[in-house]
Amino acid sequence: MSTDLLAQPPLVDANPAAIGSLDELYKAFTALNMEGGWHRIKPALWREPAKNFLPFRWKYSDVKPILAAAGHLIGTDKAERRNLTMFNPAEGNIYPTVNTIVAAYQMVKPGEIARSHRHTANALRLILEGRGTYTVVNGQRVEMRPGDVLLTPNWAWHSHENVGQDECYWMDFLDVPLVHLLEPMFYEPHAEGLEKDVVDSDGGPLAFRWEDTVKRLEAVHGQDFDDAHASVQLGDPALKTIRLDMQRLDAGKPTRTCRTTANIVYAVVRGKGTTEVDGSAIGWSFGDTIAVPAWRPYRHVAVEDAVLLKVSDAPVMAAFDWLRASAR
Ligand code: GTQ
Ligand code: FE2
Repeated sequence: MSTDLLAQPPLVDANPAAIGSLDELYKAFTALNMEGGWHRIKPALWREPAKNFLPFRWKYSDVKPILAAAGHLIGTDKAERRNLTMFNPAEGNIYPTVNTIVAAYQMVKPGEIARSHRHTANALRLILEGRGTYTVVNGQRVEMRPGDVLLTPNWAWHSHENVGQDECYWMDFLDVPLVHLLEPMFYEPHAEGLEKDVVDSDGGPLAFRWEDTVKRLEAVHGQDFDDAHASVQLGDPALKTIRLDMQRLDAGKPTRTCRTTANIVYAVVRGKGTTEVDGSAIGWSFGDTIAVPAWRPYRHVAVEDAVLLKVSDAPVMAAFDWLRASAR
């Protein structure tokens, strides 16, 4: 016998359990794991982004000696990665740098290999110091040189090997906090530890070389950009969830104050300066990391000509029509 789907379903009995007061009402729905929209402690909707994450800075000069010490105390045989993640000082937070992005410093010593693995989180690296280190992404062996930005998209195998004389220091940026929020986390260590068939490669579309970035920045210098004096995008976007811009700041000339719903992490590639974020002045120099969370008004003032890498979740915001910006 088949049900007539066009017929009305039977009425559900609304004869009230004995609920005669607001107190009883609250008890009744709380017992069902429900909350009244008019009754919640914290509203579900508010006028504009809540600014839960805080502006903050990590100084490379503080980090490098600690990462160097880690190099003596923990090998890549023990640590899957020798990295130090930067957690935002927001109340109770122990992982993200800004809401959707985690940034980290990583170091690989001469002779070491950080073994191959893959994960659904998207990643990218900005190389700070050291020659002779290669990252192997899906069988392509790509040299990591200072100033380069190298992508490791969703589910790409990747390992890092240092065959040179220098300790190699770089910064990682991943969308892991976004993956945590949405739950599609998968992670797999390579069964053999390393990929088998590896070929040397210039990195193709996964590599943005410093020399190219410099040339591109020279070509647009003097044009008007939101938060820089010259800006070029790396990729379009670089990763599905992450947009990258290399930005040039001229000494002594503040950028326009602006704010955006995108969450931003800046990395200092060259120069020195200050970023004023929502009332706090954050000084920076080579290798530093600056968290500029959503909707915080900010501007940069370089004290010497500078280049910043801007890492943001703008593609995520744009995908859902949540990308907004304003001068402020
Ligand atoms: O180099 O593969 O900082 O998987 C965090 C997670 C680096 C990496 C990080 C990672 C990596
Ligand atoms: Fe990884």
